[in-house]
Amino acid sequence: MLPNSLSTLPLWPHGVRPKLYSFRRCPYAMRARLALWASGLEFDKQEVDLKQKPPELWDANPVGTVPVIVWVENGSPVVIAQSFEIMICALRARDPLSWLPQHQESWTTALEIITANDVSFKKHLDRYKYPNRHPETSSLKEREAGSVFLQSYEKVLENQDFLSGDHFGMLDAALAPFVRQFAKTDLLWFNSQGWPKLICWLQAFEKSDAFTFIMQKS
Ligand SMILES: N[C@@H](CCC(=O)N[C@@H](CS)C(=O)NCC(=O)O)C(=O)O
Repeated sequence: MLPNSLSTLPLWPHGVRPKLYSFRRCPYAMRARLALWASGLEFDKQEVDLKQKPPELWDANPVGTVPVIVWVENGSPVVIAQSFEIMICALRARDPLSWLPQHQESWTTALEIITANDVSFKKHLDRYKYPNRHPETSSLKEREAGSVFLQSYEKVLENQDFLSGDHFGMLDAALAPFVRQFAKTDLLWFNSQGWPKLICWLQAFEKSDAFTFIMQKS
């Protein structure tokens, strides 16, 4: 059922607790923690100060981004340094809430939407949210470009309760932290855009056990 491109990911280990390097407010780390929560698998979490990353994080992921999950297998470290791949590794091992897509078609759609989120929507989000860091563009132009994505989610949610279908799933978890950041940049504006379904979806996410759990300060 897993697409070929993902079937080569490392399998969740037996008998060792992987360590997740995370940053509470990072949307990529949030999606990884959501999937780990849904899987119910055991792991240790280390909150990282992004301004002072621990040497073990640099060793595991020379790019220096979080989230990263690491464990040792046959004496060698196994590292997954992409948030979506951490989601898949966890849910492939254990998926009691049926978060993974059940059909080939839903896999294809989910992968397309998540790629578009990570490649394009995130770029517009950053440029909208941090205009000072991006003098080359205008915040409003970037907000407009990001809105096209949100409008398309609204359209999907007119026909089903969740982006994944009839229940919250992998696609919802992969996108919700990013949509939340976009919404919170100017909540008044977001709430006045005529996206009633998306607003409900986001509010339900923020009230969910999953979100409450992953945002605990520890
Ligand atoms: N493609 C990576 C991106 C992760 C990423 O960019 N994380 C940010 C935090 S939200 C980061 O670690 N940036 C490095 C830094 O701020 O030093 C993934 O999906 O995990």
